[in-house]
Amino acid sequence: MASASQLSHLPHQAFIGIGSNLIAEGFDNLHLSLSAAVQQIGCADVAVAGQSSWYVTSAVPVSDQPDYLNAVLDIRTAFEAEQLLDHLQQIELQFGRIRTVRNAARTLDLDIISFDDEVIATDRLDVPHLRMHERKFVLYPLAELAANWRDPRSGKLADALKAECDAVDDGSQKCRLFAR
Ligand code: PH2
Ligand code: MG
Ligand code: MG
Repeated sequence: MASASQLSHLPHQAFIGIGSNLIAEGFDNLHLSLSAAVQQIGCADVAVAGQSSWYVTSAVPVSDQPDYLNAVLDIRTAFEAEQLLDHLQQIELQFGRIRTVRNAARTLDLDIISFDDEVIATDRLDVPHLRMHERKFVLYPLAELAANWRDPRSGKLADALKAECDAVDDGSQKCRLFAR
């Protein structure tokens, strides 16, 4: 994890959702391949400042896909949001991600959950992530890492979004701490 002096030249803060439900080639399990992916995210322009626990989560929407392993990372970066997206997509490719249909099983998914307190809507990006409010696999690790993060669209705290998501859950979204 990066030290304070390493972070001072990295002016932006972002939360990144990381997840997978297919083991990448060359790895024995999801935890090992995802841990390697976290290492790859760090570079001259990106430092990983914090990481939530890993969570075992059922695929959303409900399907017969294998469970995911998910976490959220707190990063500092010199990149603007679309440069950060380029960086993350390059790492997805390194881990063998093949884009087929939406929500298909994947070896690595890296999503920009938030970028500073910006609201971004471009052809390539919607930030904060548009469906995060209905996804335990985002809100549980985010609330663990940053309970007081405030969604710039709704003005709500991560903790409140998590409580609202729990309140409407019909029990279909499993989200439990991963025991190593
Ligand atoms: N990512 C998706 C679709 N569904 N479900 C879980 N549990 N975790 C994910 O990371 C995930 C998903 C599309 O990005
Ligand atoms: Mg995703
Ligand atoms: Mg994605």
